[in-house]
Amino acid sequence: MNKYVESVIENVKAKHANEPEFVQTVEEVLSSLSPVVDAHPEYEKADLLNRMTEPERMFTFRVVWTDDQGNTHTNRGWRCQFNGAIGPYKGGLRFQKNVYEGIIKFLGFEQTFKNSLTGLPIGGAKGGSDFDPAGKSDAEVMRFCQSFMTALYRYISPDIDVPAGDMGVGGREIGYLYGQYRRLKGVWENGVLTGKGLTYGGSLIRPEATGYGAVYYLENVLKHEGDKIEGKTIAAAGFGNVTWGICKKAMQLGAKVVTLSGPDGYIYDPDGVATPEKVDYLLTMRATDPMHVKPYADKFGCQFVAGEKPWGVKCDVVMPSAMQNDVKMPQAEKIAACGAKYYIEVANMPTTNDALNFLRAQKHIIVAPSKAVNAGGVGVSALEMSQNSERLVWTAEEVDEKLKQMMKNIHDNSAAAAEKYGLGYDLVAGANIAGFEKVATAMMEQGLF
Ligand code: 2IT
Repeated sequence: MNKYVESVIENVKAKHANEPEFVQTVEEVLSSLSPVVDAHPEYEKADLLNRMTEPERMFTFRVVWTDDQGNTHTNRGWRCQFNGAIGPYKGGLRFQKNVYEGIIKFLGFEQTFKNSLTGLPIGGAKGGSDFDPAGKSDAEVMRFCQSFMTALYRYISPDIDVPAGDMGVGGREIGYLYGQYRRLKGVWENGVLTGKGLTYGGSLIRPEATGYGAVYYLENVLKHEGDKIEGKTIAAAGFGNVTWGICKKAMQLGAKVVTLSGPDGYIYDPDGVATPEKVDYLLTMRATDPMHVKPYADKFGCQFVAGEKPWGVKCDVVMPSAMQNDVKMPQAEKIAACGAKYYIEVANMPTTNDALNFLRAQKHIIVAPSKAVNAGGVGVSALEMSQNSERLVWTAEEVDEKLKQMMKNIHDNSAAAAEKYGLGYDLVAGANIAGFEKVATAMMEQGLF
């Protein structure tokens, strides 16, 4: 490996020993960049990689709220404005009990490369809180969001930093956050958040965009292989917004998702989550009990496996769409043996580095990385920002068409970037390189800071 790349990885390991997720993503991305840094000695001279692995700014804040019984709670909030070289900081907010600096930082780093891949002018950011949304009433969520935004609003705007949703933050939370922003600023600046409701500037297709985009990306991979999507079986995970979008688009295109998972286990539905009734039921489950996927098996009479993950089930395509590090070595070994030819990451960093390298080394499997596959979500967020700034509304067909084209460009640009460095059809390295090149060029042109 390039000596400078190696030294930066060592620096990051030393500085972030207590943030394993961040170290993991830095190692994954930087190890793809060796040939690029070999070809560009000026990057080392400008210490570009140490600069790119240090957030431009990251801050933490106190979020105090009262529950319905009048008890006071104190949570922690974060925003990491990782890299603004190519556009305003952009990235979601995650509300989950296990959130801490290392999670926000890894997501902000990934977001920088992902946002660059969309081809649109958005920098990388992430934020969130260790607030646990499970079991909270609407009123509690509203008070939490109002308090969170009161702490954050001075540091964001449509031209500075544009948060959105992530795990634990959906349309309801974005509504409360936007309401508080408007109340505090006294100005119509709806471009400050994306994932909004349709009545106040949200974009059609934004809820579907991550899942739809992932399936469009898969179609491009299949096309490259002379294959097609009709009849394919897909093992997916989770049953949230992203997986819902995958099920819906797969159904439209004649493929079927055969597994879903939750904290309680997974379901196997050989007929596929492939009728409008089944697909809609995911939304019902999500709204009533996000901790259990078993109700799907009870309702539609299929198999439920308690306490297990769906990896290893026979299928054509594996799409880990739940959360980070869902696939470790034991699961990767099952996936390598399950007959699937396509491993299409969807959730942010769903695979540990050893498992990812193991899968990439399998001759019979094509691996695609999440930062490319799930980029349609933030890509449509950028389209929402455009509509807001121009005060206009695009139709669902217009947005969907742009999303489709965007996913084709991301696939083709990743493939071309890998090809340029003699790596063949390597979508993982290609996404890292293509995402990096735009940010690197912008940083080099903007001088040292
Ligand atoms: O991981 C992601 O790309 C997101 N959660 C969406 C971010 C966004 O700004 O739409």
